Amino acid sequence: MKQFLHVSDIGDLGKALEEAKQVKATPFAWQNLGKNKTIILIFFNNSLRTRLSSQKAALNLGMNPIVLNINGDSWKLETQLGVVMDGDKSEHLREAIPVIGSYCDIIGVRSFAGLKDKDFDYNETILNQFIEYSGRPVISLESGTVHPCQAFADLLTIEEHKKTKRPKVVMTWAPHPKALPQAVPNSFAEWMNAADVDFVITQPEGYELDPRFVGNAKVEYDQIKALEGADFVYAKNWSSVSHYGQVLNVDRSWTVGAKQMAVTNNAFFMHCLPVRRNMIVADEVIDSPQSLVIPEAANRVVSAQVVMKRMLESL
Ligand code: AN0
Ligand code: CP
Repeated sequence: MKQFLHVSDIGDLGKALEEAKQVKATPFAWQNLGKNKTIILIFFNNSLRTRLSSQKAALNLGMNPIVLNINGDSWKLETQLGVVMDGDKSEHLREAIPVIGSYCDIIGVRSFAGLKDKDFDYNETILNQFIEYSGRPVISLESGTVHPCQAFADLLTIEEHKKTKRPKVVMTWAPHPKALPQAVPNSFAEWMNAADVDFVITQPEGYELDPRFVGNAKVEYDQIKALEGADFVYAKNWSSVSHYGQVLNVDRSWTVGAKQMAVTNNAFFMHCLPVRRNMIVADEVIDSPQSLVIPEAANRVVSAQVVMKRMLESL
């Protein structure tokens, strides 16, 4: 595996889930695979789970992880091509990327959508430069449009908790005071469309996701109607795509509370975290036994480890 952005990069989903179960049961069985191998994890943005779970996954495989925070620890990097570098950026990605590549075997990159220039974000301008110029396999740790390690962990969590063969999974938009990227809902939609689930997306008018990610999912604008009979409720905020990067409203009637959960099939609650309590989800829901947010976050080690294992196997 040379890159990990899309569900298609993992191949057969059934096989990937089987492998995930094996990795979870025996995390240290591939300690020799990563011996003397190095992964560099580049963070342009904050992280708790991705930063720690990626390092843990690498250590489980016997690899050496090195973490670099751009902006904090390194030179500020220019990401646009063809610009006169007379501002605050001291180095261009064009040099930084091959340098990073020369120090490691695999690269992971977190570079959130800037939410200002849709083409720049949706062309995966930063991640694609890493793919092109590093000469190394590259993992998106949430980039311009996708967060595949999260979606893979989410699918594994659903697989582990589902009570019917084809559960109903509802992704609902929820309010948030600041503009957030579409990467998490984009990837979740992409992975749910590829999985054997009944998948519904619900959001207020103006928050429609890019059709390339919505695919064949059912879209229902009435949140309560969408949630009827749901087995899994996946909450997430995202900013508008059509009014790119804007917060159109913070309508708290969309906060996932007891009223929303009451119409479901005693659904499990999921969120990728970090989550703002009583904006996205009411305390009574996230604190209930139906909340999967902690096992979901724990599965981030497993998804990252499967991806790194596959990359090591194809070096
Ligand atoms: C980020 C987002 O919504 O993309 C990261 C989530 C994994 N969330 C925040 O910035 C709060
Ligand atoms: N879910 C997730 O990616 O969390 P972090 O932003 O803390 O890495």
